[in-house]
Amino acid sequence: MILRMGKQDLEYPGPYIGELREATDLKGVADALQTRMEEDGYLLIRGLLDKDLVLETRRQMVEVMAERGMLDSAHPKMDAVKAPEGGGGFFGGANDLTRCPAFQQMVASDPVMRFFETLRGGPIATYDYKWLRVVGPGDFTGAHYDIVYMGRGTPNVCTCWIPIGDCPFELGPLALLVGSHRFERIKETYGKMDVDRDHVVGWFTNDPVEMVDRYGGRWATTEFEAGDALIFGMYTMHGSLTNTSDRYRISSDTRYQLASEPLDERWVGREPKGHYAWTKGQTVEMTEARAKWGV
Ligand SMILES: O=C(O)CCC(=O)C(=O)O
Repeated sequence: MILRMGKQDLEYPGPYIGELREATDLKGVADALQTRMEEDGYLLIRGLLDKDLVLETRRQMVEVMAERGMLDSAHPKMDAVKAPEGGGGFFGGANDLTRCPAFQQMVASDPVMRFFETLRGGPIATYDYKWLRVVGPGDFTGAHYDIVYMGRGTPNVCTCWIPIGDCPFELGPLALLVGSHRFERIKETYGKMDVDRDHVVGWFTNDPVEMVDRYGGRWATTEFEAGDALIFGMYTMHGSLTNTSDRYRISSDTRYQLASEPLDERWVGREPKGHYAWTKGQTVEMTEARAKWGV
């Protein structure tokens, strides 16, 4: 089978991309989860969330999307088929999609909070700011570390990527570069960047093949079902497959950490300030930054 990632077609499974390893059976076992996280840089937990709540979130969101004219009314709303004049986008922060009650309930629901309490070994805080993506046909996310966007508090933050609905390959699910949490040279250079301070674009590359040829590792992805979650740390390189369908991929990525550790102030409070300088004014291209870092 061929999977599209960025502008590349990759044989799956093949030398550049394979299947994510499941950690579902480790749920509830702190040591085992921590060891696996150190080993793999991620945890794939099937059925972590209440499936009905995820689907209710989707139901509420597609209503909003229909009102916004994003959906093709010839198809059931739940299919989220893009209207000819519609388009996807990034819907992070407070808006009519992230305000959906089921969404707010889902990202702070017991199974999620308990999971992170077990993983981190104490009471958990989640950023008030929530990242929500409605990824349109043809779109994808380039490879990056999350630390460059949220590195001002503890580095021990986890991202929880949640597809809001089933997410087969053609919708463009998340893909991780297994082994990238040990790319020390990239962590010391790119990984020290702060997009608001340094005015550099955030994605390290759009080319998954270049990453593997130059640094090793292997991309991994899977087909997700509503209720599944993919958890990873701030130094796990990730991006997404390309959405090759005529539908939107709706997903959220939310953050969790020990409440006792410092929080990145951009993402907390009633009205989090978010990225206040990134992409404003002159921005350094990643190719230029990489040449300077020698990576
Ligand atoms: O969903 C995507 O396409 C990107 C998500 C992401 O970058 C993240 O989870 O940090």
